[in-house]
Formats: sequence, structure tokens, C-alpha cells
Amino acid sequence: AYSKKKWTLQYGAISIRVTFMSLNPKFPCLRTDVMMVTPWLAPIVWDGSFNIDILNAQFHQRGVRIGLTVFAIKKYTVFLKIFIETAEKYFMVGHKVCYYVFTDRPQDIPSFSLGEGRTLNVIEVTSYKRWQDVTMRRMQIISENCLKRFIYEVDYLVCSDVDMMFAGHHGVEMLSDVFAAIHPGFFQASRKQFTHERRPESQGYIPEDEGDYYYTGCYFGGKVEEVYKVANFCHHAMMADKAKNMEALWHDESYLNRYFLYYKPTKLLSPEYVWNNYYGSPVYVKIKRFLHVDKDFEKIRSN
Ligand code: 5GW
Ligand code: MN
Repeated sequence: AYSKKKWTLQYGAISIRVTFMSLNPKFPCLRTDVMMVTPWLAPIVWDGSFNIDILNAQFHQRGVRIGLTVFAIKKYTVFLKIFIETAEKYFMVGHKVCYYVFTDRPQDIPSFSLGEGRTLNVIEVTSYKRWQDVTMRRMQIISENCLKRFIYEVDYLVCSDVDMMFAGHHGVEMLSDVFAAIHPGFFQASRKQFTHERRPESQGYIPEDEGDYYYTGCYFGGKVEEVYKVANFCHHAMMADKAKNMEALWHDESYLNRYFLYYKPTKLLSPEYVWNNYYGSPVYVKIKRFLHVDKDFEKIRSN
């Protein structure tokens, strides 16, 4: 039962050879240095916790299509080149991928040479004056486009910040009905330290004694229907707060955390999937798969 023998798995027309490891107690499917499953039994994806050959075969069998949404408004168009070029190397390689780039400056979007089965759509949107509105309105635009086109074009959506670069494998192991990523700054933090919105009047409110994890607003996703629910909730929560002249502490991220408190994600991505070098190199992060790009705040955030 503990052999390293190769086994053949047959998925329809696809046959793959895998090393059979799941019965081997030495296989690091069980890491003891990090939590690998949430208290509601959602997996937390860490390096060493999955066999990508098996997962790829399953997703290829279903012919899964994956949409990646990204917003490049105003000067943030400069981030797009590295984002897309590194995504071509690491994001869902071998699967059908549709990039959706939302921008107010379509003429500034360079053309990219994309791998087979990959397409890029540029969608023009209007910008907002306040940066808080630029980041928060992403939820409205995502929810509208779920109904308008995503539902017809892809099975899963991944929604990302643009000031990022892929630096390691991001594959189908991430995908689930609805997934969120643990914010790299709060993996080891206690609940008390989570920077949730704490004013009960806000739609982003999370009581002091609640909150499971602190999720990042940079990266989340799931099936189109589920992403629609997430984005639609966040947008309406924001609008309700706006009507009261309020805004949650960390904008869209706060509303996202509120949603995930009561509608729990079915899978969590470890901070490997949204690392920021600001947090150094802790031993539990074996691979930094996605990195924040350093921003020149003065330059990039001025109109
Ligand atoms: C501009 C000034 C301040 C904050 C955000 C912006 C901004 C954000 C913008 O001018 N254009 C734009 O497209 N964004 C989108 O919102 C980008 O997709 C960006 O990745 C996302 C979140 O804003 P970030 O990345 O500046 O936020 P942090 O929390 O990652 O620093
Ligand atoms: Mn960002």
C-alpha cells in the first residue's frame, strides 16, 4: 500500500500515469506545519497538498473554461504587461483561459501573443474620480458581466488585482464553487488582529468574536453563479453604506470578508497564492506563486 509505483488512471479518452501516493504516510499530503482544512471542511491549498496530474485530468475531461478578470483603470494600465506575460507562463497552462481586461484606456492596452486556447477581451468601462470608487466599483462591473457574458463564456472566474505578477504554478487546484485567499499579512494573526470593519452600522460589519480568516480583496473566484453572488452582495452592501455616507475600513475587501463570514468559501488558497515580499519569507511558504509588484504610489495614484 505504501509503494511509489506508477498507476494508470483513465478519464474517458485521457489516460495518465501518476505515482500513487495517497496511502503513503510519508507523502506530504498531510503537512503538520500549517492548517490544511478549515473547521467547515474546506481544503486549504498548500504546496505539497495536491497531485496536479490527477486534477488536470479531471478538469480536462470536463473541458473547463476559466475567466480571469482584471481592472486596469487610469495609470494602472502599466501593470498589465507583466501581469499577462507572467499569467501566460503560470496561470492555468493547458486549459481554456479567457482574460477580461476592464479599462478606461483601451488604446493603451498592448497586444499580447497568447498560448493556444487563450483569448483576451478588452472591455471599456468608465473611471471614477475617487480611487476608493475605482477599486470598489469592480464588484458592480463583475456582477453585471456575470449575467451579460461570463455565464455564457466560462465555467469559473478568477478575479484579481492587476498590480501583481505570477511567479509560480496557479492551476486547477485553486478551483472550487467559491474560493478565497488568506491575506499574507494575517495568516498567523489572531482574530482580534483582523482588520475587519467593526462598526455595527456598516454593511461590512463583523463582530469582534466572529471572523474565521482575514481574506484578501486581491484574489477570489469560483463558479460564475457564485462569483455573481459575491460581487452582487459586495456592490449592494457598498451602496447601502454610501447612502449613509459610510465606507467600510478596507473598502471592497471588508465587504468581501463579511460575505465570506456567512457564506463560507468551499476552498481557501494559502498565502502562497497572494504573497507580498513585504512579509518576508516564512518557512511555511514553500513557494511564492503570486507577488505584489512594488508601486510608486506618488506616480501611479495621481491622476
Ligand atoms: C488608484 C489610486 C489608489 C488606489 C487604487 C487605484 C487604482 C486601482 C487605479 O487607479 N486603477 C485601478 O485599476 N485600480 C484597480 O484596483 C487595479 O486593478 C488594482 O490592482 C486594484 C486595487 O488597487 P490597489 O492594487 O492599488 O490596492 P492595494 O491594496 O493592492 O494597494
Ligand atoms: Mn493591489
